[in-house]
Amino acid sequence: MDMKKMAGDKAAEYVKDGMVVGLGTGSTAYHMVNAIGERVKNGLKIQAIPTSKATEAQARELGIPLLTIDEVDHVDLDIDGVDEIDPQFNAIKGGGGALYREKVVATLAKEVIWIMDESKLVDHIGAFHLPVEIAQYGSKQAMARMEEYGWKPVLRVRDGKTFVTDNGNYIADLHLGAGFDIEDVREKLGTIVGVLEHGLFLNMCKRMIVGTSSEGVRVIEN
Ligand code: DER
Repeated sequence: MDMKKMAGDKAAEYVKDGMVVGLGTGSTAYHMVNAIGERVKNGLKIQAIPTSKATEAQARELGIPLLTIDEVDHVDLDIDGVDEIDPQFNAIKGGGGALYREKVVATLAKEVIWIMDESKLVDHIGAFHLPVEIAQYGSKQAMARMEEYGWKPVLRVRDGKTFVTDNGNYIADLHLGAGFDIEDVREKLGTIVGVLEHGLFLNMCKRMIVGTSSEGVRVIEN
């Protein structure tokens, strides 16, 4: 069975009537949204906030009632994928380019669940590039500052063009290597004009739901 589908289906079980639910973005979240859509068809009463235009379109297609971020003051449960996560529950997100809205919703949430296949579990994050959302205006200067730190920033390209996020910004992917100094990078990113948000999601989740090849679906509590 598809390990991502395993995790997505399991996560949908944590959604309860009356909740405001954050719907993540990516190939694992895709399965979770489908599973929630099925439950909504069978009577589940929720409202949801999508973390990307892609998830919004999928949720709308499934008849999941949607809210905009400005219509809520909290989220009961946010469920989303990750690109890497270490044993301290520090994650890198943003591989799908949705990190800004994902972080806004995750930060609002009373509870966060990360869903993934077993390949996302690492001892130290950083082998996966760290996505950073930067404004288009002055992006050259922001990239130069990140270059000076030795972070090897690469402007993300999709279909031969510079990738533009749902918010109209660019993504710089940093190549830091596994075991980089998380706090140091996080602090320095905060000083660079034009950096709007980054893909460090540190110790934000209550549990991880992991699809595995040999032990079925694992729930790892924080
Ligand atoms: O952009 C993100 O953070 C997404 O959640 C995504 O990168 C997760 O990856 P997946 O498609 O393997 O679930």
